[in-house]
Amino acid sequence: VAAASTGAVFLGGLTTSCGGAGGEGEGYRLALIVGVTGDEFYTTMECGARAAAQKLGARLNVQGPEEFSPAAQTPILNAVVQSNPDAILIAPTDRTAMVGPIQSAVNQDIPVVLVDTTIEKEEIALARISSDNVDGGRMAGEALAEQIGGEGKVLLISVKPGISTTDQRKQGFEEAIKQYPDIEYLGTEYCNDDPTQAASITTSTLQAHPDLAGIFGANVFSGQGAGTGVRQAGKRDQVSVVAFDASPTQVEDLRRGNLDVLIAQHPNDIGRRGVQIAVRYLESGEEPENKQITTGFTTVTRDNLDDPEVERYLYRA
Ligand code: T6T
Repeated sequence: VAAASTGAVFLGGLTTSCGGAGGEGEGYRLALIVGVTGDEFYTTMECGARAAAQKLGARLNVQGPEEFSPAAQTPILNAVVQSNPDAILIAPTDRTAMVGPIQSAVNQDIPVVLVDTTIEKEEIALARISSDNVDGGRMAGEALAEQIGGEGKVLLISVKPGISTTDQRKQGFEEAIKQYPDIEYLGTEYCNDDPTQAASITTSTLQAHPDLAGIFGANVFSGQGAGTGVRQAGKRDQVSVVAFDASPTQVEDLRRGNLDVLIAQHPNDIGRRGVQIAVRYLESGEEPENKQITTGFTTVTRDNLDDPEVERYLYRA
């Protein structure tokens, strides 16, 4: 079996707190390639994928690069393709740079399901499962506008240009705040998925604009860094921070008042649906009627964060 001869690929895999489900069955061999390791959004997605794989008797191998970049993700995808799995689920780290490597998988007749992020040539995938990121960005813009009473200077901190999800959040956020004539948009700064950079962007923006009113952090590490920067500057009462995602650190920051609103995605559902769609296709040979599956959001605040209906969507470590 290809898996045995390329043990590095199929014996490895990430380990999560959700247990070792979906790895031992005799059924289909699936691979999940996340955007980056050590990001609880993807850890939680992995939990959903493992639970579904276990239920359906599929084997699931999970891989990911140590940084959110196509240069780091491409060799992992290539190695997985070499091991000839029955299907691949992948969160591509760049809209354009990952088209070629994904096309190579498709050319070898390996069905590919895009989870979370997408690529320019998305029609080559069997299906896509993601949040509606434009809408989520709009929700963040509305929430931030509400937090700051519809006026003041706001900054967006994102990861880097070229990522479908965070670019769409930026689009939605900008659409939303445009409706507020008294909000002054300072533009977008990129932190390269590094919370330390996001914190120093926050510090330097506060130096240039001591009257800064709000920040939108567009993912886990952008949000965490914004929270740290605001806390270190002692400006928690002045600066409102809305962030995408709900990692344990973000939730703790919310509790402490470093962050004010979290737009939690439902990564567990993304992983679960991804595995279900792949297995259904492998069993029936029928392509899904609906190629885009959109999962939901939960808005998390200090007031509702212990509500069980909200708590179930907080990300897993
Ligand atoms: O926000 C998620 C994910 O949706 C995005 O594509 C990349 O960043 C995260 O993984 C969170 O860090």
